[in-house]
Amino acid sequence: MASQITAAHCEEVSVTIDNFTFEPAQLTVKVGTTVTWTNRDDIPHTVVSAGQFRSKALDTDDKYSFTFTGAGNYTYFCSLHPHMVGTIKVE
Ligand SMILES: [Cu+2]
Repeated sequence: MASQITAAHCEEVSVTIDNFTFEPAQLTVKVGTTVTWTNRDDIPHTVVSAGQFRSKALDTDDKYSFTFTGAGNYTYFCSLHPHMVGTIKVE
């Protein structure tokens, strides 16, 4: 690994999708954090934040990652089941 990392921290956080729920549904991370969602359900889900990011349909054990480079509150949902919602606060 010869890449240069200039950010103060390069953190990684996991969110699990299970039983139609994002777990944890609410998360606070630092700018520069990569969040990885993993679908543990046996049906597809997506991770969508309007104007920010959009995963393809994730089958069981598929993953989707997004790196948050700007501070703010990001709400996201599953486009297949819009009642599935989560929030990530980036600070
Ligand atoms: Cu879903």
